[in-house]
Amino acid sequence: MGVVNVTPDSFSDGGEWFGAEAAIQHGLDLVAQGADIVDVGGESTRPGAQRIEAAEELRRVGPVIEGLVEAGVHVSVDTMRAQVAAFALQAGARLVNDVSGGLADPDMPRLVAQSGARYVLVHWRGHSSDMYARATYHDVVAEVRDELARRVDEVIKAGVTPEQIVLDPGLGFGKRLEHNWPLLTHLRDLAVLNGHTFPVLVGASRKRFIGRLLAAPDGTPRPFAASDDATVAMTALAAAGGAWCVRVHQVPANADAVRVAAAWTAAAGPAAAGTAAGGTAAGGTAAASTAAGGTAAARTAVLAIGANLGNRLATLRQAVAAIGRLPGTTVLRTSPVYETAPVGGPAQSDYLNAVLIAETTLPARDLLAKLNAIEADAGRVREVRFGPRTLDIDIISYSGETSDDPVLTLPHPRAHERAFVLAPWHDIDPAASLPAGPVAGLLAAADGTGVRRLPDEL
Ligand code: PMM
Repeated sequence: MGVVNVTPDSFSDGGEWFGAEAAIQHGLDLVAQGADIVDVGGESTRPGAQRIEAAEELRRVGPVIEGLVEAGVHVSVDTMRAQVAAFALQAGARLVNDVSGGLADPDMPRLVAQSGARYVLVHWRGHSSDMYARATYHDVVAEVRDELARRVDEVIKAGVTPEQIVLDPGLGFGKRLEHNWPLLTHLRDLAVLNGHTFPVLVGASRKRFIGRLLAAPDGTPRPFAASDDATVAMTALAAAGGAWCVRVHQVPANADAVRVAAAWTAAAGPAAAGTAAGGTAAGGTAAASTAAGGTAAARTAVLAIGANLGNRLATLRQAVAAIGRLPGTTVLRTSPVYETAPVGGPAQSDYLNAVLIAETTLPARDLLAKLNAIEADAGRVREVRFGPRTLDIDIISYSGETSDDPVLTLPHPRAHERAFVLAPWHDIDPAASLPAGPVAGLLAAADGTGVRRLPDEL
């Protein structure tokens, strides 16, 4: 996530992108450099900052959001105000990044619920004007986790679904320098709340605690713009430590760091996999936390999901949520969504396809039975082989095991030739392989006609 602060006074880059035209161009540059999301904000949250009027915030971000959406950018709006979020969502923004976690404006959670947009809930204890007054913790990780859990409960009560929620420990928000490090090293603990595993966003870029760490011998903190190399190091560590997304001011080296972390995590195996960042190898076993809090041998399952009837995207999202609710099962990573021409079977409309990687303590046959039940719940039509279907879930790989059992052949017997499986799988685990060869090579050889990646997220 690249940052565009349309402010004269943000602590790290205030004033640089204050004009709409410069801000839009900067957002486009960030995307060209590798950002998946551009976060547009109009109100500085630097320590001590005073609030601005809603009208002024809208005046700053409105044209920038419109310009970036028009250019096809996946836009996030960084705001604590429902009024500003409403404008941004109407204009086509797809994520609301609320650094107050829904506390600053009571209308925000309901608005986000109605929109269906992603909602970043940041840990926050009050406005920037006096945020250090509240920065007292006995156990910062436990307290941030508990306070986020309460926010999650509250926004769910307002109608937000768990699938919309992204958590953020709020580095620097009501935190003294020393509070940020334990939060960064416990991202996986922060991700699991109230029976769900949420994606975690980390905003460490150019924050004061980095400048202080890198202070000169006389104690002068390192200036913000000179702490970008350290931000890249944090990005690699956070991505390998389970972050789903990092919010950064300088994209190129951070985008590289995310890719390094993904390869690193993939090679380390599922025990090292995060909630969403970092790939996972298709094989191997790990000790994973179960919903009950104990540990059991977990296996990594690669699942392909597809739909070509009804509201296809909603069906796929429901399937991911249902898989995440299976006993002993955690969805580690979901791929981008692809629209794909049907392969074989009667004439029918295009599919939406995606792949997800899950850790599960369910034996393969039990997992299959439960996936069939999820298909049935979605009202799957099963009569016509290769015919249209509301929801199809295939086990592509189960812990690298092979089996020629006709009920559950492992790995999936046709996965190696299906671009609609290989492309999304490769996106989330570039190092994955099948007995037929590395997924990257199989994908290059497969017929990719009619396989188009969409901007939608699961
Ligand atoms: N930090 C800032 C602004 N917005 N949003 C999220 N989700 N997380 C953060 O840590 C965060 C944020 C302040 O930094 P800036 O003024 O440099 O943008």
